[in-house]
Amino acid sequence: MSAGFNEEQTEALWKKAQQAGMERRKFLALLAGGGAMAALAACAPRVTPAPSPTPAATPATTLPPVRLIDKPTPEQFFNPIGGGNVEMRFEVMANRTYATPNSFFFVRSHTSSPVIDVKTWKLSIGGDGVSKPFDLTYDDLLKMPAKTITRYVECAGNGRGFFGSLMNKPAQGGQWRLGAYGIAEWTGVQLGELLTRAGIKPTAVDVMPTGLDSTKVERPMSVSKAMLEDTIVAYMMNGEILPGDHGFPARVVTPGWVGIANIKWVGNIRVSEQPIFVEKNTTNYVFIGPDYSPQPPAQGPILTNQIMKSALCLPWPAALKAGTQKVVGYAWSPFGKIKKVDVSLDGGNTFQGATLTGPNIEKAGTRWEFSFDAKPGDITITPRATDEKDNIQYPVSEQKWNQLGYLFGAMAPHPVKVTA
Ligand SMILES: Nc1nc2c(c(=O)[nH]1)N[C@H]1C(S)=C(S)[C@@H](COP(=O)(O)O)O[C@H]1N2
Ligand SMILES: [Mo]
Repeated sequence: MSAGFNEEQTEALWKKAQQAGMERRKFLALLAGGGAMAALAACAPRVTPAPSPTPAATPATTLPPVRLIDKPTPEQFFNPIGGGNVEMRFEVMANRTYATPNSFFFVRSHTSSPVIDVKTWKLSIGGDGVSKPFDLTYDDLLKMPAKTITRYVECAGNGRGFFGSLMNKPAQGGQWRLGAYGIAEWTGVQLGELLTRAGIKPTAVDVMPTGLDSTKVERPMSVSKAMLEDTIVAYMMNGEILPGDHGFPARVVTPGWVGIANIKWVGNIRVSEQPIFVEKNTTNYVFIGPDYSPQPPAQGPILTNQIMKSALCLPWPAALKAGTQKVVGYAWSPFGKIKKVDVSLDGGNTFQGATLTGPNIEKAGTRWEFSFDAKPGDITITPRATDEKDNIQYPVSEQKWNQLGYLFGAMAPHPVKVTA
């Protein structure tokens, strides 16, 4: 963008400028006129710092690190993936509640978390697919009948790292292991209710929420998905006001669908009588590769549902002591509840049943536990989930590859060093 800053840096700098009380116009003027350093200097705290006993460490030309995520993301809890992306370390869930605490929930943002003022925020619902377009304030939203659901949100790229590490065919994009998944209790308003109020026409086919982040992230869904009871515009997450990184003041939750469909910081919802094609359902979030063919205007089949997975709440790689061990994990499916989880200690040749524990909620997942006698050496623990529709996780040899590394659903052997 301007003054040698890319878009993410400009956005982060603008946040700083806002916190220092600067107006957008002044910020842009400074950036255009004096460049990055001038804008930065103007954002600096107004207080004169006490003279430092050590010589200034930072040369004047170094830009400070830009923070794209608001909440603390210490590496004890999160694995940084680059940009505004951090995955939850699954081991932090070993001894905790069923749902993922907001503070541990993965963050995947294409740019950074925008600062939104609810006093001026509104949600506009329009497009040729509705007869009564209207705007809704934050107050209006909170006054509508509320709906609470427990569901997971997972990135389409969750597991992408395994295309490289298990198949030797790396895929482009953030190299997530399994932590781009989290369960939350979401409270909001049914999207279908908003669409009904807007007079959705029988001829409407697509619904597209748009985010208020700097690049206006947007991704359409079918009317049938939008009208499902558990497709909501959420303003609370696990009993708290929706956190900034997760879409404050409101985000769409599309249970079981690819993470990208769960638009954060939603500002606009367009209902269309024609199929909507945008970047995120034509050039990405589509399957591109030798097993897929283009579906113009999309470069390949368009992703809708996520894929079933299972994971262990252990560090990657893990270390365990020899002897009786109990390990815990999660399993989740976009198609319903989990029916069973089996575990292999020999790379997928033989399996033993694990025990499902606690809640088992459709499109959220379940916890499970498994006890075994750990023998010293380098071993793998491989969970395999089966859902109530009898979908079952398959071996890595059956995983189709795609260039952008979406929907890795094969069983992933978890490496463990067992010491005597
Ligand atoms: N406006 C907006 N919505 C967005 C995104 C984004 O960058 N901007 N990222 C999407 C992607 S790719 C995912 S996986 C989920 C991640 O949600 P989370 O950050 O709350 O975990 O949000 C989706 N919604
Ligand atoms: Mo995502």
